[in-house]
Amino acid sequence: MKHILSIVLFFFSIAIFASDQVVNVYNWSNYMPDSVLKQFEHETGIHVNYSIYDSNETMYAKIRSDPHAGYDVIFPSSYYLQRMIKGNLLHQMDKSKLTNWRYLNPLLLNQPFDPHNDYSLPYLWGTTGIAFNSKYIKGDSIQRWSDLWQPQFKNQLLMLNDVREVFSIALIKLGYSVNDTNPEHIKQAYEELVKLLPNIKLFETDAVQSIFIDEDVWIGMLWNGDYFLASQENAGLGYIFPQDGFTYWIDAVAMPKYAPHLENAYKFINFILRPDIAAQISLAEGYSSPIPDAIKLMPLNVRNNPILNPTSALLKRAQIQQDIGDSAELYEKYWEMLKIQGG
Ligand code: N2P
Repeated sequence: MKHILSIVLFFFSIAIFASDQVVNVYNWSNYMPDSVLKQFEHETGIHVNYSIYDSNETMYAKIRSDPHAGYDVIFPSSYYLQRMIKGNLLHQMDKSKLTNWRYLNPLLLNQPFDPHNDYSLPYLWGTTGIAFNSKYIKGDSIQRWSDLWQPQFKNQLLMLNDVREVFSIALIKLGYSVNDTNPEHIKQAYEELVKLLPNIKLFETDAVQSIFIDEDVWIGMLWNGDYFLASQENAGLGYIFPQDGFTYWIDAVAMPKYAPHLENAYKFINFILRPDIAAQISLAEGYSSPIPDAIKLMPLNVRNNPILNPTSALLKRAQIQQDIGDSAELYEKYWEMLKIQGG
């Protein structure tokens, strides 16, 4: 009997041990290749439970409604970080455990949204521009966001299903900041977007690559990484950094306050900071890496491609997305109204 009991206990402890060998990662869709997850599992024996979201709003709602939801590593955009830090939703990182921190580009650290990087570090960054299919659309007819309002684009546009991104283009058209918090300006931006509705074919963030590759849409707003990958499959595609300005953003790596597998989360974060892994991620997803040694590992033509690695001259026209505090609710109210009308 004693013998059987110790065998049962033995297997029980293996089961407990095994269940600890996991890390629960919650990331944007199309933002980390499977090969990286597999390699991490292979090298560490830690299983990755990987789930995805399509917007900051979805991720935020999930963590806020259940801070014990069990996620260990999340990827908020910089402008959501501030909100999550203020809301006491993030774990303060122990940098002594992040031995690969030294690989990060110092220019991307200590930003206003997390001044000492106590809660986050940069993961990838990128831009939002206009993608078009040169078979059907002349590139010189679209140099500015305001060009998208032309009647010739009736029922043609793909819009990102992302409130801040969509409002940005109307705010830029009006000459306002993409981080504007003036209720009157936000209302005016909403009214501009209502005028744009006849041109909007769909709102989408996940399946955008195949939509452009298959030519189901010929023109729309797109994140650079999705364009970078789609253009490898359809050589007719072009990308414009609008003359009237555009947004760029930094997405971060963070840990929720009650992350249950802290040690594994630190291992996972150290892993994605490794230059060889960061290079794999950047190449596979088409966004810029905050790790200079990773960029050095890329083929020269990719390294110098301004879509993937925009030059500082180009970024002079860009505005970084920032937290807008409680105004986010007003944006979301108008966003709902817009989506109802836009079907
Ligand atoms: C993931 C792209 C996320 C970028 N597909 C949003 N900042």
